[in-house]
Amino acid sequence: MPKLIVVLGDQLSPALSSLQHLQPEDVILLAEVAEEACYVKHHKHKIILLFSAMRHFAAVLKQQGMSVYYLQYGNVNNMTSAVSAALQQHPSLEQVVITQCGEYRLQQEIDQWSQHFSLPVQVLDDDRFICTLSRFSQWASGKKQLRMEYFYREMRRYTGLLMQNDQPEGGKWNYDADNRKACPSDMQQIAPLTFSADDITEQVKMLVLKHFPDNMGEVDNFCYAVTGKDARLAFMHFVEQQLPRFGDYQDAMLLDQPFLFHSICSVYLNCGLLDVRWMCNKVAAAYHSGAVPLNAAEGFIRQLIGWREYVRGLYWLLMPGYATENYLQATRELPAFYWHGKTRMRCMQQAISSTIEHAYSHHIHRLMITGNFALLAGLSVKQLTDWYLAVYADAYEWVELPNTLGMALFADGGVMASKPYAASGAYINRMSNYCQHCHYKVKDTTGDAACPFNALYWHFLHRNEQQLAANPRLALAYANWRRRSEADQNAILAKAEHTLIHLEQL
Ligand code: DLZ
Ligand code: SF4
Repeated sequence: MPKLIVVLGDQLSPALSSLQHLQPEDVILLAEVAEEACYVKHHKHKIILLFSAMRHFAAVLKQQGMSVYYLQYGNVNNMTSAVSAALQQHPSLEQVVITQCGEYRLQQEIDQWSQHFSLPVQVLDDDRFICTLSRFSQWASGKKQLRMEYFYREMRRYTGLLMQNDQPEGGKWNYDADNRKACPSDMQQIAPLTFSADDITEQVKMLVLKHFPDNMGEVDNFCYAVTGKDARLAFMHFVEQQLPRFGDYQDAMLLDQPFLFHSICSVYLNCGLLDVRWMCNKVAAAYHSGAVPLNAAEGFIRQLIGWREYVRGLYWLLMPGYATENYLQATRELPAFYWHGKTRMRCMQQAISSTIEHAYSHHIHRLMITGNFALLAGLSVKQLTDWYLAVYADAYEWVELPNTLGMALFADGGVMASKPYAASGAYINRMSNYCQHCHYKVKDTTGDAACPFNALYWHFLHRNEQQLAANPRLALAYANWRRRSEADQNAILAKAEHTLIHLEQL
């Protein structure tokens, strides 16, 4: 049966399940469509990356002799119309095939296709992930708590990565405790490999400038890889140059060094330009050759086969209800500085300016700076999850939602995290040199110049006492709060209230 194979913008992998068993009469559809480009206000770099990578991917398929139907931006509104146009153009096609997509929203649209087009529609498993969704739900079934660590151990056993027979390399499963060093201030980051734009990317940059002029970011400094070949070069640069220090400094932050030793390869992995098994094998080989220490190799592999697979499994297990969870009833308006980065809080300015410049910030910026601030200030879960989905080049809902709603905002009430990742300025001061370059005083909790994170931290604990006080992992924090005099508590709460009313002025 001749088939229409639909390949989405984050499915740019030659080994994609839908592209196996291709027959000469099959047609492959790729489409730049308004609904995908506009369902949140994506960063310009994210749109350039995807459109340019889609065009490059289509060009390779064509060179290999395949029949490709490519719709450039402006022709159709959504994926359903794109399929309709392709079927009209190729009336001999009798079936639609697609690999399962990464967002519940779009999967629902796809699930209508067979009725809409009166054709069989085959949705294939996305085997670019190591853990199938059915395997994940088997693992999750009957468990009270779905802790990543136990899932990760299963994935280590299953893949054999960093295993010696049935034992973990080095005797421990997890070297997280060796991933939390602060950086000396004079340390220099090793930046990721960058790429200059070819003609295809230049054309896409013009398109984005024309159709998305008000979206975050500038087109001129776009420098991501847009082909699998270049993405692999970028990754090998990471393995050789950055990875040896990635382990120690995974959680560290330094002024004006937005990448430190992070790979940024999630941008490539999540749209399909890199393959997770290939990446893990390269990292394991670098460890076995003695080029990188175990805490770096294990820390990296944990993110990929542990954390990443775990959040995807959770997403599909818990959707659609997960998207509307709001355990702490956080509804405050997102301050405008999330969009323009102009704030006197140095840590927030650094995390947001990296976001604006590169459509990227690393995980500690996301979790402990912009995420932590939103948690403490009770910012709207919906607005913040939409923000993360829009501004990061690696963000699709399957990965973004659990990380933001569950991990950063504790809005799922503890499905993912055993306690909220709430921290005062002291944590940020320990892990960065930002506070030395800040308008605010990190040691102060009240007073005009006090670090806003401090009073907000206590306000957060106080206002959520009902939901959180019984959590044993917060017992010490609550004991510290209760030890303070009533006058102290009132002064701190008043300071926090004032801060919350004047968030825009921070
Ligand atoms: C994010 C995105 C954007 C900006 N544009 C397109 C597009 O025009 N065509 C397309 O096929 N995919 C695009 N994507 C990625 C999709 O939104 C993504 O495939 C789904 O959200 C599922 O993860
Ligand atoms: Fe951030 Fe507070 Fe440190 Fe300023 S003093 S950088 S606001 S933690």
